[in-house]
Amino acid sequence: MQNSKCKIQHWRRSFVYYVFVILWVARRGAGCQPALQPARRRRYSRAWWLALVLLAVSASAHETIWIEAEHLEGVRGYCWPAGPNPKTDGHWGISGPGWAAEWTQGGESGFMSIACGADDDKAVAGVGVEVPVAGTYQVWVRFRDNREATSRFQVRLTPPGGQPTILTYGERPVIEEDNELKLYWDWAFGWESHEAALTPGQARLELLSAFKEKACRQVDCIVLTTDKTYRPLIKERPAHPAWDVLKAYAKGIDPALKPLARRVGEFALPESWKPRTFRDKGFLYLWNMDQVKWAASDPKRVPHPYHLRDKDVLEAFEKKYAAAAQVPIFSDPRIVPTFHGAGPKILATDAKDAKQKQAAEDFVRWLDANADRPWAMMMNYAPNEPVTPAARENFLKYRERYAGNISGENLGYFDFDAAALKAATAQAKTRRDLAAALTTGALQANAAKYRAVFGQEWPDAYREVIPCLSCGMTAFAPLC
Ligand SMILES: [Ca+2]
Repeated sequence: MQNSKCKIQHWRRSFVYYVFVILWVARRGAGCQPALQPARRRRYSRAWWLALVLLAVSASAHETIWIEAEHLEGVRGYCWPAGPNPKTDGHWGISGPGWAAEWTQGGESGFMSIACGADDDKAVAGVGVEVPVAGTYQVWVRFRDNREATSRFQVRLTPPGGQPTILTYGERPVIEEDNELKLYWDWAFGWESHEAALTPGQARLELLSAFKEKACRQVDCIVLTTDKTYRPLIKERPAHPAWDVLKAYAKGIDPALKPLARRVGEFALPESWKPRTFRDKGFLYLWNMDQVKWAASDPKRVPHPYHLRDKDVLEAFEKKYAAAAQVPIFSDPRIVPTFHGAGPKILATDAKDAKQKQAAEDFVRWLDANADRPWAMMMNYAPNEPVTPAARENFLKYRERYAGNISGENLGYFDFDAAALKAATAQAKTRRDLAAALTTGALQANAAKYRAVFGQEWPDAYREVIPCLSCGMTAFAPLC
């Protein structure tokens, strides 16, 4: 059981065995005649060459055990430190996949991690491991290093009937407290290592929260290695003999070897695989906007679509680039002004609110004056607010320049009819059956959303939805 959950790499003994077998087979094939025939001599020579490569690789190999924390036994429920109530009661919970803090730090190894509540000092999860050789192992852990707080937990390694080795982590920062990402998220993934002298055979590895802390503990992976030169920064793995063999191929491959792939030599991509761009305009930046001052009539305005958030930076920017023809980044015509909403509220030139009406008039004037510029929306979590008659008419007028409405992490921010979906999938036997049922339900729900927004049936309602899936990619990409 534990072997299926741990990536245990035994190389040294296996390689010596393979080398012996290769030489024995080659020698048998070559026969024992003093004068080998040319073909047999070449085969024997190749066997020696391969044996030498494997011996060289074997000589530099180390033993490594890589364990994903989320594979430990005893992990129960869910604990997401960035969530509203990250509590546990004597157990570790699944955390992840984190989509912002974790991804900006290289993501989680194996896509997941585990965490426990700040005041949970009794969480335990573990797994059996087979220690391949006796030696001093560096026990590395990738974990959440909370800013200006300790992040303590322990790793306990126990041989059958033997005394445990207990290693404590997170007593001091492993990432400097003014690290940009640590300042931004209030924590950063870091690696810490301690040594453990281990004997060959079975051992129990356990992860213990062990302490009450101010913030959650979060652990991504645990690595035991005899490689003392290994120093991970993100998710790098210790040196691996298989990579050495592949790197050797980069210097040349025996042309007599036959490729493993049956289809070779044809790598031209079909036409359907070529990325398409909006109106064949090439790359565009869909850039969030929370105002349209740049489209107003003030001659001292910055006359390009821009968006800055910090008040002092915004004021300095608007002062420096007032009426400027060239502005860093924002005078690039590939920038597409993108507004938040389910519908084109930004085009409501008949809005009752005077400010909204003025903004719409300014933006429509900008669209008329910049006939080659596209525009866009972003619908994340936006309510299905009905648009006004003028917004609907303007939308149809400028629809050909509408790059679309981004739906971040979602197929379109609509709710499925749960009962209808349950009935539609009740007889599904395959993924294709499920996809067919989900597609029908998604299109109907999306059409209902657009009916609510535009106040009438909206043919091809899915035409401008831009599903931006990441963690839902595996499940929903085929439906887009
Ligand atoms: Ca992990």
